[in-house]
Amino acid sequence: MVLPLLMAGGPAARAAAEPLWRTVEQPLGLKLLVVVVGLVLIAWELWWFLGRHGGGVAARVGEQGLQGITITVDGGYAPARIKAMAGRPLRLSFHRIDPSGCVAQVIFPDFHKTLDLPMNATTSLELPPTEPGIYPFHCGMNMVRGVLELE
Ligand SMILES: [Cu+2]
Repeated sequence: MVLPLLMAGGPAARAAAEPLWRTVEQPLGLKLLVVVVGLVLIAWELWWFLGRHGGGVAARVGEQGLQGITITVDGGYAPARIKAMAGRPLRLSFHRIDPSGCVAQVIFPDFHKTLDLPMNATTSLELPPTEPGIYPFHCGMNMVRGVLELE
């Protein structure tokens, strides 16, 4: 009979004969390389999301002691760490070039301020003279973050 013979040599029979996967032994050096690259990527990711990116950028002092700095909003805040003097008014100008709705708002929880940031525009927030401290700010979803450092 022809039919049983065809079935015996068909795909089902072959699949039964071969395992679905097999272990390919790799050299120890390659295993170590994969582990090291993985750890480096984890460290980089932690630094990217949680690290302090540099010492921050200081606001410039303009006329009548008003400090000012422009922050570019593009996937994040640049600079994300702003340094300014406490006890003096400060103007933060956010220039948004990122179309993502994620960054359409910036929130300063400590000052109870929420700022809408229109696309391709600069929106300013003026803060009164404030006590020294670390004042975080973030986008509407608390995903993009920055820090205002007054000292
Ligand atoms: Cu967001």
